[in-house]
Amino acid sequence: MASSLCMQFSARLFFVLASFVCFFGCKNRKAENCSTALPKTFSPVNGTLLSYSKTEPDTQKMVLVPSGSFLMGNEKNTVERSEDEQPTIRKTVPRFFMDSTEVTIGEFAQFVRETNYKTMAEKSGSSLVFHYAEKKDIGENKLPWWKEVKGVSWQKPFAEEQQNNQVQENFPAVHVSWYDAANYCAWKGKRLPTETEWEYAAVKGNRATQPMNIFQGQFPEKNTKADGFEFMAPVKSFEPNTIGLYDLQGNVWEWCSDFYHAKYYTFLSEDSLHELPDSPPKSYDPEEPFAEKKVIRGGSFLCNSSYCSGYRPTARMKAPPSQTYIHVGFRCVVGIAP
Ligand SMILES: [Ca+2]
Repeated sequence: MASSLCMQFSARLFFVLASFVCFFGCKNRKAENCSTALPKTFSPVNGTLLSYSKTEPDTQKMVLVPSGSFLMGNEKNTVERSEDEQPTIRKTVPRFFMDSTEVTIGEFAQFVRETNYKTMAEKSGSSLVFHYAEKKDIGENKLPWWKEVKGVSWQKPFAEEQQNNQVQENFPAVHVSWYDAANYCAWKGKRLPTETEWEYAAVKGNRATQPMNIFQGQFPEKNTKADGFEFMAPVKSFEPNTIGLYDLQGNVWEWCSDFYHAKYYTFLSEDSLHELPDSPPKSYDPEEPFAEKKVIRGGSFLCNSSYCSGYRPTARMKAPPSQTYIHVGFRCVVGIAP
């Protein structure tokens, strides 16, 4: 018991220190690399991938993304870029169906009703919620804008003091781990998109001025809500991209199936014999080299152009697959046999 409490305390202490270090470390790096300074993992619950009886996926509300070839990553002369988006690599993508929206609370509720599924946030009893923070309040031994809150989950995404925010069924489901997301998709007969599929769909459908739900104002102090939304927006609140995908950019980050590997584009570009698989077989995050990370894409309602431009189609971000947040959700895809 004493050892367990000690481990829990150590994990929490690590989380606080890691958040602190990330905030101050990020201030000195390029803004577009910082995202929202995701804290390091501390989840005490291990994830499990479940198998479900095979279901024919319903593709009614999905977009058929046609096959094609594209340059994945960001050219070196682009103003907004980070090192892990380079060099660009040519990828050929077979056609696939992609959910037109992020998976909503209403859709996730059906999964839970029919399977009695418990998410990792519900099992661990807590998840991470954004709170406004003033710069003067951020300092040694003080938490920044992320707070671990007991009792929050996909059903109750906000902390007690934020309960004036009405939860709607058509909000994207958040506080779901990579495992929860992958299990939902498997239950639907679908799967999470690969990082390549996600970027291909975002690049293919990209508008020069795509309306989206982001953080406007001075992060993390003041959100002007100029786009009409302070936190999550109901799906389809904004115009879709040119191929009919809603909120692919902004609103909530979206889990991808791939491990995050900061150097994988480099490895692929040097792989003249084409021996490497399209997706990395393991993760590598130089900021946390011993932690396993999965890719998240698309940015969120916390992304701000002055601080984080994670909503760009090529921007990459990563998170531990067991960790849950108020600004990370997902959508599913269905591959099509050639
Ligand atoms: Ca907003």
